[in-house]
Amino acid sequence: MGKEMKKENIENIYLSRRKHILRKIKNDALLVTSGPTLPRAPDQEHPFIQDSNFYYLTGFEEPNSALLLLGNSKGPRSILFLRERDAIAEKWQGERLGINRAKRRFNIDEVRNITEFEQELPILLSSSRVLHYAPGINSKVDRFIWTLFASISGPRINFPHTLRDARLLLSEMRLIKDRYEIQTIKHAVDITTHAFLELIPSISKLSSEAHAARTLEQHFANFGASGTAFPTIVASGKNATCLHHSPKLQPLWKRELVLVDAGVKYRGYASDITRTFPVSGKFTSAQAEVYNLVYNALQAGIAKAKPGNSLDTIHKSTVRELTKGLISIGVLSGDLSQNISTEKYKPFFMHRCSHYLGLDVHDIQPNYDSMTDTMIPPYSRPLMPGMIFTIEPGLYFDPKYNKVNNQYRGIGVRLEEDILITNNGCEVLTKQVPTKLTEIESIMS
Ligand SMILES: [Mn+2]
Repeated sequence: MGKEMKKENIENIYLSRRKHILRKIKNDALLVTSGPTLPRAPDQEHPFIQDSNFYYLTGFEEPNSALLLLGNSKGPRSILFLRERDAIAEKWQGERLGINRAKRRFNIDEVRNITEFEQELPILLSSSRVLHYAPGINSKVDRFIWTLFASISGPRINFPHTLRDARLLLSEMRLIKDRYEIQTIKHAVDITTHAFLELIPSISKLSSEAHAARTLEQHFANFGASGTAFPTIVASGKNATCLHHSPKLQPLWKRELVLVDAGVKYRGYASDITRTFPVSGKFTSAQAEVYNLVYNALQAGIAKAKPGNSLDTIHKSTVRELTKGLISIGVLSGDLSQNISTEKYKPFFMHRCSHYLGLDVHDIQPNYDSMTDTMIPPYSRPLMPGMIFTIEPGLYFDPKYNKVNNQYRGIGVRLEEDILITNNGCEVLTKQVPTKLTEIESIMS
């Protein structure tokens, strides 16, 4: 892990992102808001999760805030709305940054109280014709924006007449990770790696899936994570044939495999690792057969991870390897390409093998290319240096699927690596946690 970046330098990164947006929107305006606070029970809220686009442009973690960028303004071009300090509220909910400190921290033209937002927004937007905004994230702001648009004769005279989804611009930017993001994701991966290396050899001492999940999360905390990037998956035996099984008090049986799919959040960024290993430390021969097919598919996918290829190229090569494997163990029969074109592998491998990784574990999918102003499917976009994504092939044999030889039924295996595209190929960020069968057995002995 390299040395930490200075706070001022990080603020400059956010500033340059806002400048980039201001250049892109020309005479338009862009509004991003914090994520919503969601009620859970009387007097209780779900833990607050910041909206990733807002965080990407500000690095600010508080709820009830909004960033407005005005491309054609003669006055302030960037305005941050946030909660002013309030001694009583802070006693209950924690410290707020407040307007004065925000002015010193952010390189922002103007900082205002969020209580002025609804009154000020129509005035600030009165000379913009297009508003870039991402609906569906904060329903309170959505309703407000819709009411400004909704008058009998259409949009208000002094309000933008066109809404454009802000994610078209932001997904494009977030796709290529800068040095700071790569460094931060690598740190998130390092934490996860260390935690997996602690968990795997000790698995037989743990009493249940839930115990293993909470133990892994304890390791995450010990190594400095701020939380998990998604609910930890620990699936014992046949539970691993369900893709997103949530850990129960199900015991970890000695003769079974256990699948662990988990990741942390560190400074906003996610990691995502999956490993499958035998509770006893030794694979049975049927488990080893299935495991090696998935391992081979993972290697085939990694071999295709380089600039110019796409996530589709990678997916296809894992599908080919898995289908070849399914034929070799007698689960499928006949011609390889026929099996692939008729998707005979689908009952055993039903998901895509990649997703982008970043602020969100399933990071925003770019489907708009601003260079050519065209829409392209996210999986066929050519890979470029700085892209980070997962490769995660799997095989899942439903215990009730009676067309499959009995010895394979109830086995589920998935392996997942985090991949950074480099100039000549890729870097497997998660490679410190072994995937090779013999290496797994050796760290467990
Ligand atoms: Mn994943």
